[in-house]
Amino acid sequence: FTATVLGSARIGPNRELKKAVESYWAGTLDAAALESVARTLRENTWRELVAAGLDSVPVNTFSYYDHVLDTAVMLGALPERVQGIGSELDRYFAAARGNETVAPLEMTKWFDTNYHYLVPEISPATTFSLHPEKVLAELEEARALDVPARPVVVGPVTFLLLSKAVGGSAPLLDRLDEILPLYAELLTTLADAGAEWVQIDEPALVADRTQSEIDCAKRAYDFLSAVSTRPAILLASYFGDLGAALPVLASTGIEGLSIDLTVPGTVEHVAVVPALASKHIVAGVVDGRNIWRTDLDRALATLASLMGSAGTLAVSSSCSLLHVPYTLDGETDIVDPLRSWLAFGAEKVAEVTVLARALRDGTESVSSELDQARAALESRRTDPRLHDAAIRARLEAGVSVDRTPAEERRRAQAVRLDLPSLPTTTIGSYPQTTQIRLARAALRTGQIDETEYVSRMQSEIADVVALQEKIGLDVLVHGEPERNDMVQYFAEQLSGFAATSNGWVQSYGSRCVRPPILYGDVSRPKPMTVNWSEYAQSLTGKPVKGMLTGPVTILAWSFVRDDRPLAESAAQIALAIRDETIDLEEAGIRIVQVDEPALRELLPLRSKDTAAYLEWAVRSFKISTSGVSDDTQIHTHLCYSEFGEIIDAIVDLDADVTSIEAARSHMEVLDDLNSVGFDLGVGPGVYDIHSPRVPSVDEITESLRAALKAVPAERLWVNPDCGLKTRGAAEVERSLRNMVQAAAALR
Ligand code: THG
Ligand code: ZN
Repeated sequence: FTATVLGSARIGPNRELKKAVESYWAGTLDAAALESVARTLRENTWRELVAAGLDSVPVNTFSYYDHVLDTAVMLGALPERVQGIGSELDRYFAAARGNETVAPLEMTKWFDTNYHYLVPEISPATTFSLHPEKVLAELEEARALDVPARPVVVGPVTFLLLSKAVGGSAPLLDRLDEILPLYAELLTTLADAGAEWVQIDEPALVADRTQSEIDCAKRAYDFLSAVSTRPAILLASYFGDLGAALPVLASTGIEGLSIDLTVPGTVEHVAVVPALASKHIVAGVVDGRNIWRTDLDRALATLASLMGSAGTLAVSSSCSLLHVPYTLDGETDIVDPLRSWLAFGAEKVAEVTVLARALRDGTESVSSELDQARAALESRRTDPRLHDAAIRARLEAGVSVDRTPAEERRRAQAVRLDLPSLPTTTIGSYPQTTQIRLARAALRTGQIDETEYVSRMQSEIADVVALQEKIGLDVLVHGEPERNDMVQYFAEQLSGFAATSNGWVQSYGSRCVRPPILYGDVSRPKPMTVNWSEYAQSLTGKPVKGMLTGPVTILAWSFVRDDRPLAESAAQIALAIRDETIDLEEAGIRIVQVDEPALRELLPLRSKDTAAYLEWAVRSFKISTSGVSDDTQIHTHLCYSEFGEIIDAIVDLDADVTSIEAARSHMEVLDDLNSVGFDLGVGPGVYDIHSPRVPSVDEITESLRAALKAVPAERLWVNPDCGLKTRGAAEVERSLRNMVQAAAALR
């Protein structure tokens, strides 16, 4: 019985890597200094894992930006357009971020986590070649420190399934035979360098896969396990159940398989695959992507039930610890009992080693650890904050989510709002100036008091309202100066959520988020946004939109409860948002926008689960938005994703107006919406806010003309494709002026 984890975080316990990489980009740190920061972080990570008692330590889980991009580099599959760029490191960062002349790779979600990877582009011209330098160097570095190192690479099937075919549409798995020999060569190289095990990650196999895809996986692992000189192969699955792929993989010559045992049903599946009895099973009993302390008794029971079905057994996290913060140490604001319910990265590693010791030396050898875990669990089970009778009763009594038919609402709203055709608006946020950030920091450190803070924010709001009037926009916003991150902002004000002070998790590249922790039943002690919106509305006769974040997005960007269904938390948050919309309406706000940019993000990996998800997701939106009268207009905003799979759900949201990221997908989303009979207001983003470029009047006009081919003028809104928070003030003003001018000309 050994102990391991499938991977570790790499951004640094105090985001050292983020700071070093960003300094390198800014030209204030050279490559050697960056490399030295990276090496120190790796060393510290390994030393801690060894000291904690792991028997096998994953290496090559470090990355300067992204491990999928690292895999593309390893396979010689960077796009042609970056090939000419100077140093290897600069070529790598150019692929990741682009530069003045070169567009970056696309970025997308890593399965259903909040991590985003870069999508490798593979064209008919791509000729793969092996570049094992990074993994070899990290292996050697670790072995020099006497670390029992297990190199980790993304597997061939997952690599191809996650890549994008460009310049030709043949399925990428057709290219499997081109990369398998490279993986074979890699295995031999790693064995020669002293690796006893290699971990090959194939998370793509836990999603719905066709028979021919599963056949490809079989072919890959038959081939790789037949390599004569190689380390033992640990095929890593995580984020779900392998399903039909499990017996297939077990029938190959691989030595080990990791199983995500936090997913219901996986234990039972292992038991019915006889071939596993000769394999090393890495049992993912400690949830690697959530922050809850493990129920050690239950984990031990799971491990015990596996004993008859596995050859040997290792205790592990269910996935890489990339997805959780480093440690609870230093989280002084999180106090018991909540603190005792939690386990971040370091605490999860400790749990893994305790479980392995319990199996090896008997539970008596870890009785105090088991007792502590039981006490924590018991205090969590009985904490009143997890069971708010009033909220439960309100939901049980049923909430009507019916609104009057859209057409009637439209007529009522037209009277109350009196907007021109092709109304112009923005998504919600305006540039977050240094002044705003300084004021927030000053409030936090006590340099200024609440009254001073409010007056500074009001002055920002007044500026943004004046700017919008000057530009001539029709529907105004207050600009959200008071919000750091839209989810953090609401989580800080809702009961049932806790915030961390240093709980950073890598989101993509050097960017991190600090997800709030949803631990209890959710309620709204008092209005959250009304004062700001009311103040903005007092400055203008034009309608000011109230700005809220929807329940699905709040959940998607938080660590969520594991003791209650997500749907229930969604409904509770929805009630809080519903009360807020009603308060906004009472304060004279005529339009309320409830953003759901993450609607697509929580879509389950398996299609059998999607209908149930979409049903509660849509219902929670409707709970949020159906409490207002007909003449209060509900908007929503969607972005960050391909909308194809959720297009019916967008119709079902029944929002009066939907603004949607479309600048980069060339308005295709409008055709998609038409194809499912969407007939409500829509504002396809007319320009891309992700770039500092100011779009010309002609360009925006062109965009709008394209939209008018798909949508009648009565339903079309004019807006940028996302919030303006990350843009500069000067470019925002020029862009919006051009947008308003384009709309006016078309009218
Ligand atoms: N908020 C939250 N989660 C998110 C997003 C968000 N997940 C998905 C998507 N948006 C990820 N995108 C980003 C974009 C920017 C940053 C992080 C994730 C970012 N972070 C700052 C950084 O790393 O420097 C830190 C921000 C802070 O100080 O809070 O810029 O919008 N919750
Ligand atoms: Zn957006």
